[in-house]
Amino acid sequence: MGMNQTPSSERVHIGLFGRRNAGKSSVINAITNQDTAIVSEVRGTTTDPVYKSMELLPLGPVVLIDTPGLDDEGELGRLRVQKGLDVLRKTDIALLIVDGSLGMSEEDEQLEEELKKRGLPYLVVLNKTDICTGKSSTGNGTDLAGLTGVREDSASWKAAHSGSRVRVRARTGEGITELKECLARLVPEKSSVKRLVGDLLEPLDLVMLVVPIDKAAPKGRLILPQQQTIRDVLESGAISVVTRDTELKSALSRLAEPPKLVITDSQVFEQADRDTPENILLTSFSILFARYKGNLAQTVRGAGALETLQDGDRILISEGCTHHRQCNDIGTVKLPHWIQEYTGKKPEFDFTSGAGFERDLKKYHMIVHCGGCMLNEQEMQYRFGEAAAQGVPMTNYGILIAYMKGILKRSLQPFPEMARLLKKDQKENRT
Ligand SMILES: Nc1nc2c(ncn2[C@@H]2O[C@H](COP(=O)(O)OP(=O)(O)OP(=O)(O)O)[C@@H](O)[C@H]2O)c(=O)[nH]1
Ligand SMILES: [Mg+2]
Repeated sequence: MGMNQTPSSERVHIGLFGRRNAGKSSVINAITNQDTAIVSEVRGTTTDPVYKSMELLPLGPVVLIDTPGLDDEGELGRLRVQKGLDVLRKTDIALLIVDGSLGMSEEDEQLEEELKKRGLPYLVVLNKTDICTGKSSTGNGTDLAGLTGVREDSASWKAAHSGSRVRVRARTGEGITELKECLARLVPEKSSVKRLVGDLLEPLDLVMLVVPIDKAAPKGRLILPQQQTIRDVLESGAISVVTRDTELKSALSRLAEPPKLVITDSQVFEQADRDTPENILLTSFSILFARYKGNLAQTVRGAGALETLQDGDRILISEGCTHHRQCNDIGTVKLPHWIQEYTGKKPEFDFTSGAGFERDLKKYHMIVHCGGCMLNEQEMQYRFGEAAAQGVPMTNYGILIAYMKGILKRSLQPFPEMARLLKKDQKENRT
């Protein structure tokens, strides 16, 4: 991903699912108007999820995800099906592609049930209408044909029209424009209104960002959380001043007035805390991201699990990306060291990175996740949801560091709702 593209985690994720040969890859090609995915009459052509980023008008930046057929067989086939279903975790809107000449199969119906259960908006795309014999109308969803011109974008409209049937011929492109319009109107709007930091700022507010440039920092660029934060500060009409940790103190003293907020990389939290006068609000990129991805409360509570850690307990340290060394260094070296130092215990550490996330979490005393800037909100919600469902405390790098260094309370001050929550927790713990 280049700096001139919307990060993948910010794009609406559209997953295409269905049986082998239903025409999933053909629909992707018709939507993108390119040979993005291989199409053939051989069943099981697509064997791994394929991601295609694009600007999809009138929707904006999206990622389309092609998946292997839901009815794949054999040992390898079952693995492929599972990989396809894993894509559901990050899907914002699903397209269930059905061969219209065959109608809904058992697998299609099961998937439709699953989509309803998850409350995911979806469309059933009846493909190959050129060879349909008239019985193609399947299932009990409403037909969206004829509705495409209607402008009504309320949440209840979306709920009522999720599951609608759309007829297309992927091979000739017929119906694809209508499909795009329907898609655009079913997409949840939440991602466009949520802000990383902009909601805390007024125009012309000063914000100081602390970015260490050490050996671990990637060459020639800033990392994604830093880029996105600067972008959001600018969007509010506020002013961002970026400094290294080594210059923070001087930078603060050279400003004519104190900044409203200092946002630091968690690795230099302690120093930023020391160098930032108490009357200035201080937080970290990872705290902003936990709030942005909707799991700040769980993350803050999760950090407390350190207090009950015993020798030999297992801790899972998990990060969403595989590529910048900065994460690796902090995840595999610094965090384990700090945890042992803080608790005086000798736990066992497991490390994972990238798209994979352990299914059986019960064996862990706690999970420490990175900020997840490379993962979309749906995927982060899934991971935090799984931990909660399995009763395992989960926190993130930055919040755990703040907790161990005694800075957590201060770094939550910019968010009044969190300060209230901490107070309530303390009260409950006392009683
Ligand atoms: N008649 C007709 N055939 C189509 C249409 N769309 C796709 N096909 C054909 O259906 C076959 C399967 O298409 P794919 O797009 O590869 O199907 P898929 O769902 O991706 O299949 P797998 O990757 O094997 O799971 C190909 O031979 C396509 O040419 C259509 O609208 N009409
Ligand atoms: Mg395919």
